[in-house]
Amino acid sequence: MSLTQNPNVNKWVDEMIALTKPEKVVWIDGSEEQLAALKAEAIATGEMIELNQEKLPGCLYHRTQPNDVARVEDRTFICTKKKEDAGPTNNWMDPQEMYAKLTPMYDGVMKGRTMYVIPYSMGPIGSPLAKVGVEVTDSIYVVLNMDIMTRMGKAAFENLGDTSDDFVRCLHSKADVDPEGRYIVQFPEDNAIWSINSAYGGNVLLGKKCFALRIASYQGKNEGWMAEHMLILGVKKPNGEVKYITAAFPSACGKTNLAMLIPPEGYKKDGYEVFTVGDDIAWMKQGEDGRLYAINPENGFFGVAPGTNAKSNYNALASTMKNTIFTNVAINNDDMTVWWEGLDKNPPENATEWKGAKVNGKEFTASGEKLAHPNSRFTAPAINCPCISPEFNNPAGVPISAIIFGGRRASTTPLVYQSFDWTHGTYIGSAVSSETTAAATGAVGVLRHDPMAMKPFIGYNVGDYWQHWLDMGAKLGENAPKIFNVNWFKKDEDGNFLWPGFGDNMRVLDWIIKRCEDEVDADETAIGYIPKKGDINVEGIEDEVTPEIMDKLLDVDKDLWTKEIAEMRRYYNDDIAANGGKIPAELYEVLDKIEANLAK
Ligand code: OXD
Ligand code: MN
Repeated sequence: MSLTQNPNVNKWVDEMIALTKPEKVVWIDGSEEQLAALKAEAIATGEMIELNQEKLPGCLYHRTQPNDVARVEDRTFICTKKKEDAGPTNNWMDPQEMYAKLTPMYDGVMKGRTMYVIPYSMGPIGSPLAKVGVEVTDSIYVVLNMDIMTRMGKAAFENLGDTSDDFVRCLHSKADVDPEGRYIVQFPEDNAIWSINSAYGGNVLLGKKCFALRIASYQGKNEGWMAEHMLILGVKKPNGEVKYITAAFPSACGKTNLAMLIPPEGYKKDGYEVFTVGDDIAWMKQGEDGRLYAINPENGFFGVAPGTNAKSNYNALASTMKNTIFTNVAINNDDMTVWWEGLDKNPPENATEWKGAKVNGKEFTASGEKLAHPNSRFTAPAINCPCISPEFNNPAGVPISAIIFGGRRASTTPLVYQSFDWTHGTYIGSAVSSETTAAATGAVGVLRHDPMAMKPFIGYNVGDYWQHWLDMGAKLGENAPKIFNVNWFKKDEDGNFLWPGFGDNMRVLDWIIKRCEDEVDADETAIGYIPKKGDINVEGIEDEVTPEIMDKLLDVDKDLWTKEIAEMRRYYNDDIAANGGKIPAELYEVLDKIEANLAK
């Protein structure tokens, strides 16, 4: 029975029922009893495996098909009436053509299955920044994950009310999980998302990438706010004041690690603390006081498991100790716990690897095989996180002082630099590039442009998106956050990382906050402001980060930067402008200015 009087929702759900023809329809109210029954059913059918309930209470395991382990960017579409509105960074098809193509695929696809109707809120219920979605799906895995990742259930309809039409219509069917028929399609002009033939999180938890980034970025442009692929963290200073920072990095570049950073001993002793507001997505809007406020629209973490351990990210690991769903990691059959590469140095001997084969984990990994898929994930409730911010559920969000961009760059990009102003910061965002990771299908380790770390997620024309950034800056004026770029991944000639990273990234955040408060000066270089010698605190890591190494970390190599700028000009011209991206003139002016600076 429907959980809402809203005729727009009921009409749409009826249409979806008529299309997919499920045997049964279950509205998800979010109650404990309903979720417990769904878990029991998923365990009984083998869709989920129950893990050790003493060591990992409430935790479940799920395995996806080997051909369905990551987002599929080549099968992801933005369908707008005009092709130019999707722009050069998206696959496009005319909406009518796409509906005509997909409708027969969905016709009767849920025959003999149950359709779950999931109401959910992205953002705290009652927040003026929150938005409602309704996802229909034939997957219990999706229901259980959406429960962790969103505010799911009847309460979401309270935000929508009885008459509003402003909800995102999300249709998902796993169908036959056929990679040839896999489509992840956004219809921004219809507030709709259609996903078929996948059961992998990023393709099917439609509140996340599809809604909170692709659809929301489009809504944000039209409604004057921003949806960004950014973590949100708070740094509490010894005087008790908390400064909030957002940061955008391409997928699997350590956003979750930075969001949950534990400060080095010296900082802890001085009274610094770091709080996590979000690890992946920020929705930001100007507040009444003129500043930019951010909420995390999500309610959980969909984190990459490999590499997560007590040292690299204690807080993420702690977040996974209860009520978590693990996908495509390895199982230790001796005690039904989980394992992944980088958790510790002891792969279980009696293991089940991510594809389901029973193996001797020690021999298996010794032969170079991976027990866990490199993009295996945990879906963990945010409230589990030991450093979750007290402001996590604040409907007003948190005021942002600084915005950081970054990527994996072995050379060229210094450890940290600050933009000259918001326009230059927008340019820096447009210039984010990174070596590819396992979060999307395709080759790993290739340098690709990923503007604002949003390339796979901008729901409209990238040129208009950059213009929207400039418009937001103009609106924010003096209140605009300062913009920085960081690179934790710079290497020496022998391929060794120069910077220890992880908790020591606090040292860079410290400098960033000091810059926001005008507490430190900086050196002006051709590309932006760089820390003055000695201004990055290396107390406790002096042996590792010697003054020579710090010089290398902060070096701005003229030749490399001249090449970088030439590549950016090529990227703007050939990849973007030549393919229908309208690049704002201000961004070309930045390019000209930096080029002139370098020639000096
Ligand atoms: C993610 C991603 O899952 O960016 O967050 O791929
Ligand atoms: Mn992400």
